[in-house]
Amino acid sequence: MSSQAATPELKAWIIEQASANRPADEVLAAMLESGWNEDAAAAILEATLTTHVAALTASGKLPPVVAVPDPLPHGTRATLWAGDREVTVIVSLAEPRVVVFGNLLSGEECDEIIALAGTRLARSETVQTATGATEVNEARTSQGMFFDRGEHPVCKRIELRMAALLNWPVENGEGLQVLRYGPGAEYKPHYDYFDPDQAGTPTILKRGGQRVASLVCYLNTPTLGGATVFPDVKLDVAPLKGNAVFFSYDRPHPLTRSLHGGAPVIEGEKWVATKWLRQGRFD
Ligand code: PD2
Ligand code: ZN
Repeated sequence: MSSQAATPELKAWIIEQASANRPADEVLAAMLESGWNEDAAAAILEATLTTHVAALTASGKLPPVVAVPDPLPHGTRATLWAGDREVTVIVSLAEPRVVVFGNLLSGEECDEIIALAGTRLARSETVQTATGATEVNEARTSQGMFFDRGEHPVCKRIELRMAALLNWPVENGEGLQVLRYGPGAEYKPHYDYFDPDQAGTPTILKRGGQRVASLVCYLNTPTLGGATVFPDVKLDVAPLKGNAVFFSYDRPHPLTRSLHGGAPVIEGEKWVATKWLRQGRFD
């Protein structure tokens, strides 16, 4: 790699590195090593990658960007009115889009969902995108269940609150999924969207289209462990009863950096309720 000139060779090298999944901070470090000024290197890196991604999208090699819910379209603020309750904004991250909320659910609501879900828990299944069927997944050692949308008054109230908070129609939401993790249980890093390359995905997408965002609500506070982690940006969200973490993904692709997982619970147990938002009506 030559230094200090944004030559076609340099741009080609940057694209080669990105195509080999080399992290951008490593590529930047290599440029600094060879004598680049940091601001200039960051600018050429960003411009080259943005242009490259736009070209791949235009040629159909990357899925197009779609609209996603955004709870803070006009800038970060400390509180949001969610229809029947004031919710606090604890953290807002642009890339990946992540917002941590406080006070989304009351303690009583958390307890009620746990009690209603408790009798219906089974070893968690995930949708098997190869066939569209569900299967027990070794990457997820929690137990889980799904409520139908609006199945109980507490589900309905929470779903309306989430729709108000995220400005996304309640009809575009899947029913709440409740997971219980015992000590040692975890959910290995994954993406919540359906993989476009899997054979079962077109069938899954007939009902509501792609998932475009997730809202993971903490129903209790584990004694130790159980963070929701975003490995691409080394972000850990500590689970706290009544809080929630929102994240969106505007195309079904790792470029969204929405890779996330549930770190092992070390002590105590962890309960979450996840709401997935679809592009269209999920009827
Ligand atoms: O429980 C979590 O923190 C977690 C982590 C990753 C939940 C989900 N994914 C999910 O419900 O998709
Ligand atoms: Zn997930």
